[in-house]
Amino acid sequence: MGTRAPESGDRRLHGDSPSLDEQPPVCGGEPRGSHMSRDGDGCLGNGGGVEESDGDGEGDDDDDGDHGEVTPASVDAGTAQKKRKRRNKKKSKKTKANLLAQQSSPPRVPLTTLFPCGSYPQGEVQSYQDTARISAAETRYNSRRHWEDETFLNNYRKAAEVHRQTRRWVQETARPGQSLQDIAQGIEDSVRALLDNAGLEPGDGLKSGMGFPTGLCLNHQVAHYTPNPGQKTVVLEQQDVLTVDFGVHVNGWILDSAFTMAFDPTYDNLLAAVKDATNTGVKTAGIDVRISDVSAAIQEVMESYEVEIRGKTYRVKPVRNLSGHNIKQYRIHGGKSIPFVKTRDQTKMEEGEVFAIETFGTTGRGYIVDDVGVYGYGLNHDAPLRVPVPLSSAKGLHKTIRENFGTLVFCRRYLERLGVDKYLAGMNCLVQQGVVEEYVPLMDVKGSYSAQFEHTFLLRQTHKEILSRGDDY
Ligand SMILES: [Co+2]
Repeated sequence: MGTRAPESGDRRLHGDSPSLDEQPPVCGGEPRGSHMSRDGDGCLGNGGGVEESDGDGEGDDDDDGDHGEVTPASVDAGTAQKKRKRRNKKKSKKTKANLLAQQSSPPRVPLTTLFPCGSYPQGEVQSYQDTARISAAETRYNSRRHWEDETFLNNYRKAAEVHRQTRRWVQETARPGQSLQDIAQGIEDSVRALLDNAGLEPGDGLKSGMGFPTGLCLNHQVAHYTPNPGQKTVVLEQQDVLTVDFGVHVNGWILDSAFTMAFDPTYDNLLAAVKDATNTGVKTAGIDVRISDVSAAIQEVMESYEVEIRGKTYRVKPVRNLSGHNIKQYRIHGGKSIPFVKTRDQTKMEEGEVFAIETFGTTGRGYIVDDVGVYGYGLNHDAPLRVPVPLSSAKGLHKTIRENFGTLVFCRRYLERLGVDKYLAGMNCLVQQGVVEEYVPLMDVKGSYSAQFEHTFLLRQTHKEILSRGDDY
């Protein structure tokens, strides 16, 4: 989910929009990342979940460049052979367990079944560009900080694995002819099944669930579009560019990640530009790195791409008034923004921070404006818990929101599945009182195309952990 940058002057609409001719779609191509390797593998590494200390004081031996799997525990030379033997035994057990527990399609097998040991795969380990040197004592001290805590990491890694398994299914099954309603519902059903939490009882939605409304944007729609109940069915078409942006949270730790699908190879370079820009942003990020340097790197890569769409060539533009963001518990936008264009902001990234680096590229103006409709709502985290609201329906709604979403952003569909109805007057009242914030869809000019890629990562003490990294993006 993106964050909207503060208004910056230029608000001309529909100015020099590129006029794209309506032409029959060119067939062929396939969605990016539709061939992810299947490895719903349970107990990786030492198989025991939390690493047990064996008194050597060096529990944390990360292999740089290693990704997607839990790194086996560090082994000192003396016990190497013994450990290898033990691992082999575990492996055969593992294979058997695998046969029993594989993810279904659509995904419905809870992760606790696929990972009976309760420890989830580590994200990609990426070393800092500026290599840090830390003493063993400092390592031990830092490992007590919450972001080096196994429970915290495991919450985040579980959310990431739910995201990977869900999006794999989207990439394999989303096709022209399907409705956005069905795709959104499929994503949400999968996330809730894998978390083994329907989220229907008060309080359950705060334990785990959707991190924010599933975003499904087509073409000139850039961000924050989700199908609302009762609206006209939107059917995916062959020449569409679809961005899929959804979040998974476990105990309020929100994994925010997005990708783009197209069924026509025409858009390949648009998608490549944005994917490259996002990965560049992730690579540039680090402790004490200036956010403006990350933005500048993103912009340079994005603008180095061109895309030819039905005979017209466009330089891919970064969207100027959207940005990536840091994430706090139950709070998708933690207060720091990462624009996709160079700024003079001197703010730095800090150790322990979780960032969602997302970039949006477009063939339009590179400036988004509000579209009609509503994306979602979120309790304003600055608003006091008890506020006098004039409408009694607003009072009840306020309670429902606190119990089921807290400060997580939600959409009308999430509210209605709880059995809440006739809430619009109450909601408008809460919005007017400043208790709830309303989010609207954001678009570029009609006829343009946009793409988005996004990763969530953690700035750990000795390395970055790209939590949402998968084989697909
Ligand atoms: Co985001």
